[in-house]
Amino acid sequence: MKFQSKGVQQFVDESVALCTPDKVVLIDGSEEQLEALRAEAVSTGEMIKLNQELLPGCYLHRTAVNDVARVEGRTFICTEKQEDAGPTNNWMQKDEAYKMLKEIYKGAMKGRTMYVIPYSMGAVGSPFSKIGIELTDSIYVVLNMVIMTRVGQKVLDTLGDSDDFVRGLHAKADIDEEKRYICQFPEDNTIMSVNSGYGGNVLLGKKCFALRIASYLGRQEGWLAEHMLILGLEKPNGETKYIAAAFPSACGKTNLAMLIPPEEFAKKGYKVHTVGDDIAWIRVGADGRMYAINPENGFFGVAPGTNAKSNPNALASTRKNTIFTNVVLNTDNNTVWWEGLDKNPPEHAIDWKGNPWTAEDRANGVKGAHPNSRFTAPAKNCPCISDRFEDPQGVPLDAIIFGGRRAKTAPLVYEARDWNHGVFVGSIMASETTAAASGAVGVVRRDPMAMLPFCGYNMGDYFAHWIEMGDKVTKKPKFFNVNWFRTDEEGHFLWPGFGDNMRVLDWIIRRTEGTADAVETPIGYVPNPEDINLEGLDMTTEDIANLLTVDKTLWKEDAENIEGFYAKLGDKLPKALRKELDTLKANLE
Ligand code: GTP
Ligand code: SPV
Ligand code: MN
Repeated sequence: MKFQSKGVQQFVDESVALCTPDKVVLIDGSEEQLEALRAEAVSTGEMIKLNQELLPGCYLHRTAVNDVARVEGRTFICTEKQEDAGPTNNWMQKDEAYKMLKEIYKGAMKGRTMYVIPYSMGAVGSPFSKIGIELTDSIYVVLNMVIMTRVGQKVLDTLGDSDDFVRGLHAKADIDEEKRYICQFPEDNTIMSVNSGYGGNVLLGKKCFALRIASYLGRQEGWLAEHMLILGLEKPNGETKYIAAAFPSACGKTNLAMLIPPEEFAKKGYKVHTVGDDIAWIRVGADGRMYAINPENGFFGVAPGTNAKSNPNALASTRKNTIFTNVVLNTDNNTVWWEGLDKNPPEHAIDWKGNPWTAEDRANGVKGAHPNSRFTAPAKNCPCISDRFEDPQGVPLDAIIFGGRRAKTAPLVYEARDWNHGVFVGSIMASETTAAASGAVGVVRRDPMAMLPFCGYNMGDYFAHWIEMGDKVTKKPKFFNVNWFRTDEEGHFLWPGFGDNMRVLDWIIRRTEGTADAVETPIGYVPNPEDINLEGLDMTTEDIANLLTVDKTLWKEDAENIEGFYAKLGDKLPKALRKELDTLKANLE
């Protein structure tokens, strides 16, 4: 196989020599080639072809039972010096990592085919876009990458003889948990992933490249790679305001990005347009504003809970050309099901592990779909996709939102006082853990900017980069924090969420325009209950007041916890953030 780029040639040749596949196949992006791969995956049982009348172009895949989520404990930032990975990342010295990994990759593709996937993050040829080459022995990975990114010969043509691309080597090997490694080498533009076949571990364009490697590049080059959705909020006067929002995994990005406004708002002409649901690359434009692109081309969304009421746009996106992972197979009509899709679980079904899923199982509370089961759907399927989805310059941001899953402490919404305070609000984010990563669920941890598992360098340097960006952004967006997940004493959500989150977005946009009121509290500006439009919602002013309280005792505890987190960053912690924490503490006295 011959490549114009010497770098690509060397990467492929060396990887072939190491992994010794029987065959090497270039993914050119042609429908013919992809159709043959789908047929092959069906013949080997790697994928199940679903009912083509009800779900045209759709397939189901089941991963190994031990391989259902990202594995943060086995994810490493591999650099020359530990300080450059920082205290929040797992680190390996990079030469030692290469040496250890090469032993695992040796001969790992014997008897298998290596696929060469040239892909672009961002529209092909856009000045914001970046190119990757992923080598993999998984057809599932090829077919997912084709949905999630722009793949094929056109990418190689754009790369030409340049060596400016990210190397990604993925081998399924034996799906051995003990030898599973997701390693990023930001200093070498390289990713090595082995012994997994699950989503975020193996679709290397996503978290590994577009966040871990890209965040490092962003610091060198003066931009930001963030775990953020991007949406356009169209107002009745036809004007569209753009918002980016960072929530941790499985905390509502896809849902907010595709929000359908409540009837009272829809009637007036409010609409939401989706630009992205997971990742934003943000640069400063010549006019001093922040511009965001979504580098992805599809959605790798959480299936459970997605339904015609909670997120009709996501559901519609999955009705064709979609790959489902670890959901229930309805054997009566060869379609798929998951918890929270509707109230009618299929009579005859196979669960995500490939076993019969019976009425008895359901009665015993055995789930049919894995809590982190997912759909991989093309962005262009989404009924509310923005007409600026592929805008090569990106969309200008008016507001940046941070948020997490907090039963207590964080109010429904608050606004930061200024840029540095906004960065502080992002840096102190905390959230309950979810099924998106292996390990305990529901444990509160600090997850700054929703980037704890995704920052490719020292978190202290990352905070400093955010602070410094403030000098370049002369027309600044406003910063907010939201929490859809506050609960009462019995653990019920106090806020209806989903479409009703529009009411909070409405206050946020009116704040950026200077037409909504708020009160100053120790943590920032909080709306008065009457500042949130509750028209058509069965909630009293008292209910909403409960959602907006700032409990000083809880916040003092939180401030102590932040103190502990900040201490880990040592002298890398920017002075500006230290000052913000002192201000918070003083305000709470
Ligand atoms: P990743 O793809 O892992 O990054 O997740 P995400 O941030 O895109 O989360 P997603 O929108 O898929 O939502 C995850 C879970 O949160 C689903 O079970 C949703 O039903 C639930 N959820 C989303 N929005 C809300 C909300 O406003 N209120 C409540 N109570 N639950 C929500
Ligand atoms: C997340 O966990 O934030 C995801 C899913 O978006 S994964 O691609 O597995 O990272
Ligand atoms: Mn995500």
